[in-house]
Amino acid sequence: MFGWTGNILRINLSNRTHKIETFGEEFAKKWVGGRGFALKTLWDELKPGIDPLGPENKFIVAVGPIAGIPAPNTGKTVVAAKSPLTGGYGDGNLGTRVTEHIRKAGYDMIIVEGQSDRPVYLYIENEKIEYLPAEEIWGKGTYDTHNWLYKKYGKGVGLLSIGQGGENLNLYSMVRSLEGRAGGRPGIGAVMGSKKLKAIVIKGSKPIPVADPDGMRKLGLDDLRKVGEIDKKTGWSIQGTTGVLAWCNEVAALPVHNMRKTHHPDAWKIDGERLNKARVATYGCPNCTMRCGITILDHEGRQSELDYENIGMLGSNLDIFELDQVASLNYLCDDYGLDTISAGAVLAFYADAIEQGAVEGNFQFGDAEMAKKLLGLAAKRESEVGNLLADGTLRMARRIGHNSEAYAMQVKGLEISAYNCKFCPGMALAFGTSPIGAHHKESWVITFELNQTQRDSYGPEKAAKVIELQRIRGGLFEFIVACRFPWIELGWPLEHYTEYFNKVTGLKWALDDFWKVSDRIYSLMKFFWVREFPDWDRTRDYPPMVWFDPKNADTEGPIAGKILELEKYNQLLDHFYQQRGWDKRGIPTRRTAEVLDLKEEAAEVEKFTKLE
Ligand code: PTT
Ligand code: SF4
Repeated sequence: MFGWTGNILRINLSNRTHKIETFGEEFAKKWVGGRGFALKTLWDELKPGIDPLGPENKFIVAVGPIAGIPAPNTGKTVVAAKSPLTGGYGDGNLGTRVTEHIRKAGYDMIIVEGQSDRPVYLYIENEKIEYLPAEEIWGKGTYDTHNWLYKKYGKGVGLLSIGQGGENLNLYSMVRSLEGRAGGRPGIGAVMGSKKLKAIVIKGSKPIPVADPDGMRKLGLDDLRKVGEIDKKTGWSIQGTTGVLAWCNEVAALPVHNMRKTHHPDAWKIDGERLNKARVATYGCPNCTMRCGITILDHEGRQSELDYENIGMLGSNLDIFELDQVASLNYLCDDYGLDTISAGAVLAFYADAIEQGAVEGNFQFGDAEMAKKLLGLAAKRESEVGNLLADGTLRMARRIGHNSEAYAMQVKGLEISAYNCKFCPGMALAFGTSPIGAHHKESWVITFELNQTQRDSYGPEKAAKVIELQRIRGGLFEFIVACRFPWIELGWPLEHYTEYFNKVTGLKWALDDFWKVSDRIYSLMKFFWVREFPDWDRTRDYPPMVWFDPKNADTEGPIAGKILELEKYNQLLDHFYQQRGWDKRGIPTRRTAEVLDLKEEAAEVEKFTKLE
């Protein structure tokens, strides 16, 4: 078998044992890698209803067949577990040197199970696995942790770690790597923390099995150069993702004031142009020639790398329009290992709830200094407020009451990323049906919706586009495992990825083969949720009710008086379900499961609910 090492490293932290398991071509072809491998493993191995922060949950690191190969933007790795934030399947995707090292060490996936009784970090060098004491770095932020480990092992190793957020089981804590790289929004950092696993260091030295090594090397290096040239011509990485901010403000889709507002006159102060002018460094993931990590100095003079989501959620959504202060909040999230999107949503929800009189507290929109203090409390779960904020907006709303759930900006428990959809039905559907909770990574349909269709249409074309993008973004790029930016930002054709895949594996796949794997993964992700929540119905695919509330419509600007309509949103959901082959509850039918080779999985779900 080429393309895959065929090996899985399984580590048990309870008794400090490990073994190397193998998988064959059937598993490889059916699930390909990354999200596919992680999902199938969690589905097969987790009993439904287990505590995500208990020893039975598994922390998974998985890559795909082109991961780590010198070719455009192949430096990404998937981290996954049952999510403590949502209770469903959870994962994330981050740029890291782990991608290359895990493959060179001889593995496609690492499964960490059990729970250590004291802080530990793992050192993996090919077949050598060491369980090392982490007391010296436990309690430290990710910057100090990385420096400590780099000093010991050198800067070239692969490294994943958590900060105080993960250690203290903050439910939106992430896994960190490299400068400014973070992944695993649905609390995957807390799963590491629950296992008392502070970090994984990995170093590999074996060749990655490639069917046509010379052909792949030539093609990959050529394409890396070409992508770099296109980027220079288009100038995309001058502003990187942050170019989106000015556009969102213009089209009234910017998160402002806990997403109650959609634009702000001061938005220009934190936009991509200002950011680029303040740039002091640029970072990127391995194997990338369009590096987008724009780094500036924060209010305290520290380097902080900002993307659009970070600025939207920690800036405009909190009414904070001082770039250096936004950078400070971002720095703290990176250091504590908290997700910037959820952290921004949590703080905005807290300020909103105080403003509505639903809860008493000492925090207002625009107060950057207090926001910094609250982040520290939430990361360390210090005080009653810290504990409240550490649990994410849905649990906060349930504790606060007073109908505050209506404006807790989340779906399935995961906070909505930085697109305000009070009048973007297609993007609202993308958040509603995102299989890990609200995340734009699955289907960024907003530009299609606003540029190529009527914004107020709820027609089948929007559902079709959401599915098309889910297949590519949440499917292909998450199981082959590569950064999607060459495709989405520079128009790098998808056919290149079949070419890389075929050169690496020796197979002869076309894009349609990828789409079948994507659809299989999406249906199994839905089955995962249904097995956890057998009373599943379509309301779990709804965005927050405030987006349907006419009282929440803008009073001025491009979408004044406009708001989503629930009845029409239900029609859009019907289109989506019908095109996916799911029933009216949003559950894959028996027939769909059969077509996607999920018969066994369907039989398992039938133990919990009847399929149509
Ligand atoms: C991703 C989510 C995003 S998506 C952003 S900014 W973005 C936020 N980044 C955070 C951060 O940084 N620090 C932090 N403490 N929390 C953060 N939370 C937020 O996390 C990321 C890039 C970006 S920048 C995006 S869109 C693309 N995402 C990809 C993806 O998901 N899959 C894929 N195959 N390719 C992608 N390419 C792009 O990668 P999550 P990264 Mg992150 C500081 O993982 O859990 O999905 O959350 O990965 O290496 O940092 O690169 O405007
Ligand atoms: Fe990483 Fe940005 Fe390059 Fe993608 S484009 S690989 S996110 S640096």
